[in-house]
Amino acid sequence: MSEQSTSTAKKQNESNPLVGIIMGSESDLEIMKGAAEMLRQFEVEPELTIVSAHRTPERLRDYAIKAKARGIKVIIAGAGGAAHLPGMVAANTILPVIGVPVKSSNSIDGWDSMLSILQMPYGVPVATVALNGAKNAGILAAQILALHDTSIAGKLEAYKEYQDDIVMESVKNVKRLGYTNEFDK
Ligand code: RP5
Repeated sequence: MSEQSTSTAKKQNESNPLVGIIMGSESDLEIMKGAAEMLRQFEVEPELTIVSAHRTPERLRDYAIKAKARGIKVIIAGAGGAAHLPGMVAANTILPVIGVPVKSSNSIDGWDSMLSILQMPYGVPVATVALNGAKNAGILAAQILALHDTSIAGKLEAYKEYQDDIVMESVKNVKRLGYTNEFDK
């Protein structure tokens, strides 16, 4: 895609974002920006902001309740420690919510963030990715959008092929280092 058409797509996306990325604190941004970076690879420009479950509970409810009517299709929510943001957003919307457990400054070892997001009660699912797994959250959001968007689907296919190429290059590298491999003979 040319630079000009990329920027046109970006502008259209910006005024009508399909993915909302939210996080409990600006301190989560270093990890959570990975979701935005991945989505941009598929030419999906997300919106991104801070929504704290504990410090701004009314903003959380407002964001979750209005998201669908604003045209958002998927919400990616990241938080650390007592990470209630993804679950509480999921409680207030029927949109799919992808939760990103962040190993934050107030997290003991990451398991607190992980389990706070993972162990949702029956009836209110949150699709939880790995600890600090914001990049995978971005890919998963793109995959959900791709169900109804052939252009994003095509970019995901190309990304799969790219990953294949990278691994096959590594296969050649280890062979060059002198390791034998019966399988590829
Ligand atoms: C959580 O507390 C946030 O999502 C963040 O991961 C963590 C620490 O927040 P700060 O004290 O750095 O603002 O709610």
